[in-house]
Amino acid sequence: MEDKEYMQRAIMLAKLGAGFVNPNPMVGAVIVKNGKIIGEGYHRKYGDLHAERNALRDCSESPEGATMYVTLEPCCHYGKTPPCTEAIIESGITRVVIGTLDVNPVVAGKGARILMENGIKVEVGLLEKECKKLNRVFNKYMSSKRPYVVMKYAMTADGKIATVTGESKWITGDEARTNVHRLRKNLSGIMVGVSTVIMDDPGLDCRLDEPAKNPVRIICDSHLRTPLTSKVVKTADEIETIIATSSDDKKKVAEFKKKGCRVINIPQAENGIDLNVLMERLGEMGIDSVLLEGGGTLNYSALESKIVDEIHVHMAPKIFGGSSKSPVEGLGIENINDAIRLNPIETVWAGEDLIIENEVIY
Ligand code: AOF
Ligand code: ZN
Repeated sequence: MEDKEYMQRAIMLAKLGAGFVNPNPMVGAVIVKNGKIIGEGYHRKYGDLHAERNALRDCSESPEGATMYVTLEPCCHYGKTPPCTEAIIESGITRVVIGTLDVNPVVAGKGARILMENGIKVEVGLLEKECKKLNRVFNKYMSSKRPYVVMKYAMTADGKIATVTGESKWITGDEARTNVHRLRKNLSGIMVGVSTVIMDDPGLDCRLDEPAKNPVRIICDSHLRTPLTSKVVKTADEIETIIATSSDDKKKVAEFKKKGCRVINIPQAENGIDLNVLMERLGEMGIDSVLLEGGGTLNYSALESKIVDEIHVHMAPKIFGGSSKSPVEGLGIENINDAIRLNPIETVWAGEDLIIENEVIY
């Protein structure tokens, strides 16, 4: 096997930690000696051992003289675990191939330097693009302390998210909807507007045939219109639920709190609550990523506020016609030159539906 293939395997291992490591990075490591993998590991769960130490523990023979392939620069600080650089140096590994440097300021290049200073051959940048993509949530959160926001919507081939009577269940098929549940597992929060709660009464939980956690639910609700009888409120004791509001109606706030919701006060902006302030607050709470499953109005405000990092368009091979709702409402633009630009990063077929994942270019 070649260097690249070992790194690819490390990336594959890293992804097994998706949805369990936030707000820490997904990291994978493979140890190779005499052309044979002798140990491998990944970061399994927030606060647990780092990938490098797991790979060293997994070694079937002495790692002396071996090469470690690791998707992220090994850490050199005492955090929840001691520095991985120490473990690597002690192990007798003589070459470390790193996918990408760590943006965490306590590591940022120092990890690689320490290894080199200890006589280890260090190479940085193998499959760097893929390794950076793997940790786009961690990179944004670490550098801005604001959550990475993924907007997702399901629409027909003529760009509609409901029929003229408002029916929307279901536009896409089972496979595309499983993809959404995987996103709910991998991201820390899920956000909708109050209109969606009133109209669809969604559960916003994660339903998968595999171990998964539910995302924290965030309802943008300027005037506290969320029904106390809605699913999200009724299950707020089991799944963390945040209502972000500009209302200071103490009686209503107390009612939501009694049901187990957390109510946070966010100043009013032009169209609803100030989403930039909300993102700051969520970041302070340790929420590193948010899936925005809003309706057209919230989606428009989110784009206007420039909080969206990625857009997943789920397109079903169906046509509704008429003047029904579209994924992004608001005022719209007049000139084509003013369009919000996207950079497609991945396209996936989910049954007969097409999923296009795009980065938003600001
Ligand atoms: C991880 N897992 O496999 C690697 C990490 O809080 P700590 O002690 O777990 O340290 C977290 C930092 O360690 C993280 O921000 C990143 O810079 C570095 N590497 N973290 O959680 C891993 N290799
Ligand atoms: Zn480490």
